[in-house]
Amino acid sequence: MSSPGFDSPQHRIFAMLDVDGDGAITHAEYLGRVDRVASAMDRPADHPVVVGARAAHEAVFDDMDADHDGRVTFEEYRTWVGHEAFERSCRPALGSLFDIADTDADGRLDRDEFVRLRTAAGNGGPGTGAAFDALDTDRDGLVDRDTYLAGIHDFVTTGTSPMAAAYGTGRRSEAVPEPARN
Ligand SMILES: [Ca+2]
Ligand SMILES: [Ca+2]
Ligand SMILES: [Ca+2]
Repeated sequence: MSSPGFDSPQHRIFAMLDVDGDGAITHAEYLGRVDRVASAMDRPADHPVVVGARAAHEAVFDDMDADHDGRVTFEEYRTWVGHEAFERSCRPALGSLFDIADTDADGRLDRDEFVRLRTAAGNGGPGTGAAFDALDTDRDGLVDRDTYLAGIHDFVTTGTSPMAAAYGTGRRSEAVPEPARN
């Protein structure tokens, strides 16, 4: 993609996190990801992996919300996002969602778990199967945790990764979740 316009990864990710499309990610919207993933994977709210995920997401939200008003605007998000923020707080949070989905705790997701995770986290859609195939480089039907997180890292920081390729970078694709009704 040639310009950091509306189609940038930052805009796409922000739009996905701003569930109701009002221009800010609220605390409830952000923490709601944990609840949706836990529910999709039939994990009880008091399961240690869910409790850990909530704590990790609290930390990310606190980190993103520079003025601590409980709302993360696009400016706050854009200023915050990047490699350092990813390593500092996104990696633990995204890893915690992976762990919720990794029901046998072997550090790998099968296709069904991957699709359920991505869909519940707001990243589902027609490109999800292709994203799985792109990350399952050895074709054993499993995607491991490090590969998954590296794929998201590359998409967040550069806009290109096997996952981004599968989703079709450079323009809004059908893989972008429908914006909330408004
Ligand atoms: Ca919102
Ligand atoms: Ca704020
Ligand atoms: Ca597993």
